[in-house]
Amino acid sequence: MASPIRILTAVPICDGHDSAINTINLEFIRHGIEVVYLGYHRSVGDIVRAAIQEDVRAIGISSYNGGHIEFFAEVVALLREKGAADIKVFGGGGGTITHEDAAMMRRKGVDEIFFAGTSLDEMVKFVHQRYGKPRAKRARAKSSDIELAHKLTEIEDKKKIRNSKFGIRNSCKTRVIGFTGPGGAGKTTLIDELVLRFLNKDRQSRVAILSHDPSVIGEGALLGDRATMINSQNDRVFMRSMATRGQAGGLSPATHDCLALLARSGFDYVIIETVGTGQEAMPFQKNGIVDQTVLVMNPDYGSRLQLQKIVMLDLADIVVVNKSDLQRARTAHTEIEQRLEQNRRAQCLIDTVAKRHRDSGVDKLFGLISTSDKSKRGKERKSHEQARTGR
Ligand code: B12
Repeated sequence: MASPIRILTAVPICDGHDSAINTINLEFIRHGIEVVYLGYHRSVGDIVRAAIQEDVRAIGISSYNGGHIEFFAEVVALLREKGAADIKVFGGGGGTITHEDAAMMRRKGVDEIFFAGTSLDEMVKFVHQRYGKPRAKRARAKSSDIELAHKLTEIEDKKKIRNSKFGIRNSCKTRVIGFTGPGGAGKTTLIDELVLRFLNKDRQSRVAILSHDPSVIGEGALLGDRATMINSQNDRVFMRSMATRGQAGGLSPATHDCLALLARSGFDYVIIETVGTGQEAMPFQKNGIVDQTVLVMNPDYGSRLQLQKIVMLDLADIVVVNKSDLQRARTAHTEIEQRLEQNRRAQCLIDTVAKRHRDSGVDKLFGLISTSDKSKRGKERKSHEQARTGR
């Protein structure tokens, strides 16, 4: 079967008119389209960078705040400048975009503008017809981001080099860290805060993020992690969103090979985030695909009995109780600590408030995962253990 069409949607400035983009995203995913949603208040540069890394067929912009003629045209111009003119631009803005505006926007290279009163069906049809055809042979990539993005698409679409050509451990420099945990625990926000620390620690370092969201029935997916990311909108960060495309367990059929490619592409850190997972999930067990695993928990997991059923509590190197400013967090910490003691292996337990900048818990977590030297990491873990247990 052909791979789903991937598009990116974004809102330049959200002035309160946000229901349009939400409606349109939902309609697209229900009709088999994978939508990478970038969220609100996005600059031309952020939109173009994301579209290139995600290797989407087109960018759909919802604009109700005025300035649409210039904004859309700048997106088209920057795509051309970056050598990504094969990514098309379309969108709408209800009654704020006139027919005269739209004609001018088309002249500046915008594919299509939809007006108030257009049916959702019509827009879905347009996307399928205009962006659903197989891609023409692509010219030589103008940048390393474009080249990498194209290769990831090939892997995801063909799936045929699975588990064969690429060994993950080809690069000793790159550290691969896997994040998993239930939906809503704050994995994406936590990763974004860690990325800020990676970027600040070494002004040359580059980070890759491979982020997963579930495909829905009908094969579409809302790939929404970028919408929560602030610090990761940076030229030193390469982020790719993947849909699970029918695979259970938190990752996609192509994850292993995509991860292997990223690990060989010169990044200092590769972070992989699973979909929100359930009790039985152990997404990183196969093929030893990560160096370290982090389980991010929400303090509201229910009763102590629930903890006995979460398999990742046995397997994770680090367990994070995020949202530790919530009332139940102290109890959660104690209960999880007791649960981890049963495992009799060196696991760390850290409390974080990822939504808070400069959170000391996130700093501690960063200390544990950013040390590439194994023995140093062991020492950090030991001192953390000592501080925790007082022994
Ligand atoms: C609902 C609405 C609101 C709601 C928004 C709720 C929300 N959470 O989104 C509320 C009440 C908050 C609101 C507020 C205001 N609104 Co208002 N609002 C609308 C209204 C009636 C519908 C917008 C909407 O979301 N429709 C649903 C979407 C799906 O349909 P649509 O907008 O018609 O868009 C179509 C296409 O353009 C396309 N499309 C849109 N985006 C995209 C993106 C992509 C990728 C694609 C493919 C297609 C696409 O999809 C639709 C297909 O039919 C419009 C009228 C209109 N139609 O534009 C006015 C309208 C946009 N609002 C207007 C105004 C003036 C305001 C206020 C300034 C009013 C005031 N004085 O306070 C405030 C400003 C907001 C703020 N700063 O707080 C004016 C804007 C005039 C202008 N030229 O700028 C409009 C055009 C009404 C009018 N005729 O005067 N508004």
